[in-house]
Amino acid sequence: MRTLLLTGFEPFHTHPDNPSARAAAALDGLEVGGMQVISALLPVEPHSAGAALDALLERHQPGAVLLTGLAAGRPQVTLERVALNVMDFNIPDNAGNTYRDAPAHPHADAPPAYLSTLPLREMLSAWQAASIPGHISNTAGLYVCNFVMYRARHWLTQRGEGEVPCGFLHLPANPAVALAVPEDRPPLPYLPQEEITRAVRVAAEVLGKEIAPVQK
Ligand code: PCA
Repeated sequence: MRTLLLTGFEPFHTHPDNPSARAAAALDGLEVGGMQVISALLPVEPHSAGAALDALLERHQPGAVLLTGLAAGRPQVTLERVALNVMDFNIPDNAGNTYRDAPAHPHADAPPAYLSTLPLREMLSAWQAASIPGHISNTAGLYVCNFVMYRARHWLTQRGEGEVPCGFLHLPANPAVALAVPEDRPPLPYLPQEEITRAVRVAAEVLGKEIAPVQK
């Protein structure tokens, strides 16, 4: 059976929880859309996240890659269209570093950007059919989520696996994240964790259909 590599992130910044970690943990080991889900938790620091991701891709040779993270403030689940070869952090990462105008991959062979190879429109349609409002986002930010999407697409492309569906799904806050916002700060839109996990699962089911012919 083909494997789906599903990643979430550790908590970061002022957020005590990360809905992406919970969704990835909830789906770990399950068969979804005819694929075996292998979940992993990534650190919110580009060097260690990049090394962990490279090792996961090498070890599992996944048939599809679904990377997820929190986008606190977004009211809906969003599919990222593009990852840029730029790191420009507005908040420090979990190692305390703030990168400014830095390349994500500082090599001559690194293109300015990679597009998602996820079936974005099919995923949106599947969400719609499952009563989950969502949309396509044209920026993944310039923080660690953008970095890991760039890194995974670059790794696959460099190894001639550029056709492997791979991209990033940004998730809204869950109640734990929304409850942690201080009273003097604007409130965050949130979804119940179960609904966030359901959105990831529906997206994964679409990927199963996409790579099904390769399984036979
Ligand atoms: N969200 C951050 C990094 C980790 C996460 O869950 C981002 O959007 O870059």
